[in-house]
Amino acid sequence: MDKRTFLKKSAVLSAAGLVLPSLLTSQSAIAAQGNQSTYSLPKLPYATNALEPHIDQRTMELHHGKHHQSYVDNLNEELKGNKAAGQPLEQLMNNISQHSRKVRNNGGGHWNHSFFWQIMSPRGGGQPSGQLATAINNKFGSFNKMKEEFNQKAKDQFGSGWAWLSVNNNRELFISSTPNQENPLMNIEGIERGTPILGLDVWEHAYYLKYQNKRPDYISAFWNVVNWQEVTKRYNQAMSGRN
Ligand code: MN3
Repeated sequence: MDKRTFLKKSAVLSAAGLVLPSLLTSQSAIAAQGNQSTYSLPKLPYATNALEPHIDQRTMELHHGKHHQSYVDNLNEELKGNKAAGQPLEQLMNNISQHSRKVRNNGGGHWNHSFFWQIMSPRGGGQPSGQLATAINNKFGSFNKMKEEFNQKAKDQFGSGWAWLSVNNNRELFISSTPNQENPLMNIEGIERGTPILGLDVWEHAYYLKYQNKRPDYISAFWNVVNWQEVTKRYNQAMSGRN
């Protein structure tokens, strides 16, 4: 759907109180694309070799072209004939408890990966500035302390999952991890809910070709490709949402 339709739809949904307004972002690359009733694989915002040497080309090719594609295909298959098919992904995440395990896994997989490609960039790395930098300092003490906590969560996530930096409904930053393809948008028990602004995929498929069992090396390398401009944009949007 185009931007205007999306905004209109968002306004209606928002007025109806169906979704958290802070999650409605017009630039969301995560909205349903193309055909209204199906989801499609978003293009990578850079070449598959652009994140070298931190994330290798072969991993990106498989991760985006095969893994992410499978989540999209399986989600479309599972939602066939369901009125939720093609609805904005944030909305699907907010109501995920109403859906099957397969929708949770594949819908989460689609949202998480669409988000992940956006928050990385070949021109990434460094540190955020402005209000996000201030909020990080206030909450964690320093940028490095925030990184340490995030790294620890990413390392400690047993098996497959994700580490997140999110904004909660009190507009406070928090770090969490989720198993499988779950994320902080989902309305399921045990999830600390909020709007993710940074996330790291710690499934083995995300790093095994280059880093094998050395997940901590992959986690350290990730910081070199974090797209702080995008993360900041998402932070500002989350903060401007009415709660
Ligand atoms: Mn993955």
